[in-house]
Amino acid sequence: MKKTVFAAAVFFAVSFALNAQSYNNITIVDSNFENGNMDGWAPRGDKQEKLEIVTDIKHGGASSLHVFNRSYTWHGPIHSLTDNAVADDIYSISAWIYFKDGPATGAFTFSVEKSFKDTKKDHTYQNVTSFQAKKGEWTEFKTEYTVGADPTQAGIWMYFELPYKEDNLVTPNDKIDFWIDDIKIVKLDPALRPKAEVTIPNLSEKWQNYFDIGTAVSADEVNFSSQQAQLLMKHFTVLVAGNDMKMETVQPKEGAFDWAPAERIIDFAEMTGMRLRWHPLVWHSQNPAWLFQDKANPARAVSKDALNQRLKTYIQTIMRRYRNRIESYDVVNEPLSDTAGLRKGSEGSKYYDILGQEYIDNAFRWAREADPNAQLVINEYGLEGDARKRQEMYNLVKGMKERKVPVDAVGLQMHIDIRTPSVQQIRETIELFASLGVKVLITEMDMSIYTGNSEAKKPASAAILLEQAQRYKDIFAVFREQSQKGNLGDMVVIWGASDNTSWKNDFPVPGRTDAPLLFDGRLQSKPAFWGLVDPSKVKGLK
Ligand code: 9MR
Repeated sequence: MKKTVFAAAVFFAVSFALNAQSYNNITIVDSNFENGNMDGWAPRGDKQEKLEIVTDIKHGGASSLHVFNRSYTWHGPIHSLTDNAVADDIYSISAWIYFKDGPATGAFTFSVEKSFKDTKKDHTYQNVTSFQAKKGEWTEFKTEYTVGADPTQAGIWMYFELPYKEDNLVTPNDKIDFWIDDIKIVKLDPALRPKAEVTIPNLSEKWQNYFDIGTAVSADEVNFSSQQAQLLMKHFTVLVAGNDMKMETVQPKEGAFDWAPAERIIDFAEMTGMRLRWHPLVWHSQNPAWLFQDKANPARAVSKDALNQRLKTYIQTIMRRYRNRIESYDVVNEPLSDTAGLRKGSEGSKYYDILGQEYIDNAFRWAREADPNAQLVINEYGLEGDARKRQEMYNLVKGMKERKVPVDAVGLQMHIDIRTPSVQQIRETIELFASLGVKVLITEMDMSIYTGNSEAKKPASAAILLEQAQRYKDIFAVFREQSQKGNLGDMVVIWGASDNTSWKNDFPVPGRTDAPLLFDGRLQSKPAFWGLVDPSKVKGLK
């Protein structure tokens, strides 16, 4: 699970439980820094930053923990949970944070570090959630974290930091002191864990005459004994990795492929009879640093020939390995600029700058050579609502077809929101690309409850969830219609199963939780789910 959000229902349950004494929650860390010792908290940065117990600034009682002498965003206090954490444990974490320098509001991040039994493997750092604090005021922070079921894991730590920036990009505001107090880490009674509903209809079955329905997952979610896996097996028939098939994970060092995370997903899909997509092969983001560096002199950029060779090897190594097992590939992801033409270095893509625009054709040709049967997709976001971008994708794919480049489908990511784009824009976009003789695949659908980055955090009220259900229902009606016309590919993929796993939490606004998916953080079916399987169950749906 990439991110976990705090669900109000859980806290209700917990406080009820504590009063009624009926649940066995176990307090693992209860640090009020009153007794003069650090209670297991230590500086992360090899003692560059410092921790001290102070009495001039405190939340409750007479003292708090002061974090100072920080040089990087990631400098902050860390606590080990290695001896406590067991797969599927849910921890409830709360703390009070204070700062007095820098901007009027400051963002802080709660994160989890893991090490592995294979000590050669790099540690992983997961930003669980971020939150905003006001300068000069104590702010309470609460979240939950579910321990993934990873048999290769060794150590696990929890820590507080500022939102990550590369070390050479930090500003004075990233180095501010902060104070933290009354930190509680509580292991929740297993009886409080979310439970998938077993008696409701199966989502995919409802749509099986038109297409399969898939979802993005992480390797941590596909553990048979977990409730998250029960949810996946019940409702979805296609899987793709949200992150674990990206090059930074698959080929962290040149020639050293790490298949383990992707293959936990692939194995799970094959054991449960689900179909598979691979996302992505060529993308400007989440790449290892070595990819664009010259081998002999990493300070220099890689040459055109060497980068072409690296891409060809990467694409073909993966596609030969999974020939006849993975059906559909995002061969090139997000090639278009947000302003004009193809995405270039100025928008984070080095491919165009180093290789020229033919990198796209080449990638598809290498892909076809490696697996003649796989569906080859060019994947992009924002095509429905942005006429300029849509036209550029049209021109790009038209040119590819004319040059006999083997492209089978245009992927519409469909990271949309509760108001835009319109149903009619979605229909027209599908029809436009289908007119080129390619299929249209829905690859990453979700629906934010917010209409913009400036909208403040709000609860997912009944009215919002109804509006969302109506829109999911209307858009799936277009998918049905387009599938009947032969325009749509035979998979519709949703970017996550339950709201707590969505990338939309804390992004693009730290501390803002979203609810873009069909199941909530407790794995319960939302009105949007019912809009797709039995609208009569939701009062007010048209
Ligand atoms: O869901 C992914 C999220 O966990 C990552 O933090 C993020 C980092 O770039 O990538 C997310 O997935 C993206 C996908 O790979 C490409 N299309 C946009 C998706 C959402 O950002």
